[in-house]
Amino acid sequence: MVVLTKGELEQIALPAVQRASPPPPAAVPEVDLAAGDAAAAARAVAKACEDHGFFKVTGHGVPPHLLARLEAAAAAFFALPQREKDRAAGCPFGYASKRIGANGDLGWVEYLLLAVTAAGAAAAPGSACEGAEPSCFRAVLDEYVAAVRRMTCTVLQLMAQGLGLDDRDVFSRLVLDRDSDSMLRVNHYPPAAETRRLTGFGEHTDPQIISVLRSNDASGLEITLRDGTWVSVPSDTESFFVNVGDALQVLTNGRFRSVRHRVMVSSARPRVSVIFFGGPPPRERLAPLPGLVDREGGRRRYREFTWREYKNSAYRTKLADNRLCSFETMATS
Ligand code: GA4
Repeated sequence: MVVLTKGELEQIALPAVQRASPPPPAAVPEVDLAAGDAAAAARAVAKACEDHGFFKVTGHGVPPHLLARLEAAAAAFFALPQREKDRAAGCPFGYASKRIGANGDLGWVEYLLLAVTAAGAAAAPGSACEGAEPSCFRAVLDEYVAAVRRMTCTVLQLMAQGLGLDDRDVFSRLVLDRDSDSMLRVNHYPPAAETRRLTGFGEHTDPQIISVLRSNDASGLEITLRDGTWVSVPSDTESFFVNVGDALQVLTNGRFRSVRHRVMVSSARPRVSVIFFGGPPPRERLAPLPGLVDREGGRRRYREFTWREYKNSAYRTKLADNRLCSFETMATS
């Protein structure tokens, strides 16, 4: 079990000036995948990615009974005695409490981080987590990964269509690749005994191409708008929330916005969220897509790099850092 010193707990609690109440609710754009008009859905997806880097998906086809089983299995895992959860501990993959990443970030959260393979959710081979969680949890995670990856690829195809790209699979191919560096994160934000707002997961952008989040009915997720103001995202157990990640911001030459977000804990109820991070294979060379660079008069905003190179640099940063600035270019080639 992780025991925090007083100073460390103060890092999780927000300074007095920000303690008051959550920011105003966001008007989250919504896209219904079952509406039957793919062209309209593609336009709505592209607009939401440009304006916010964030939207809600309904009509997604992931069965409600699978979501209910996932939520129950996650709640059962986090209700295990601490010493059993600690058997699944590992870094970066496995169980952890309050410590996020390896660079000193803290949050009012415990979580399981799992690598995703072509077959489903798996701890990194050889990690302490392998096999530590109950087998019924493993089975539901695998089923969930298959369903959410399918839906993610539909969304990625709509993004390509909405951008007017001839190759509709240009993004989904990266997530479907057998070497795709995708992950699944199951977060549990325990209720805060304190009256003040605690930082559950500090502000950051996601490194990958796309993140697809589902949560129980406890709120806490907040995003920034283009002008930097924070808004809160009302929870919706029947929908998925989609984030544009840093890699997609690069591929779209900055047209899609990697959204800065955080989770604050003030609720009397625990929040459980499950996030699928769709990432490219480590060898993949990422650079703004030529078709999109041409439309900006040839201005290429990012230099080419491999996903491995980006990840190596990202995992050395603090959560709140801007991880893309070292890949930006001022050149107009
Ligand atoms: C943010 C998005 C995902 O949760 C994550 C996080 C990762 C971790 O928890 O180990 C990182 C963070 C995330 C970005 C910067 C580094 C790495 C913690 C951290 C301080 C799994 C990911 O891929 O990047």
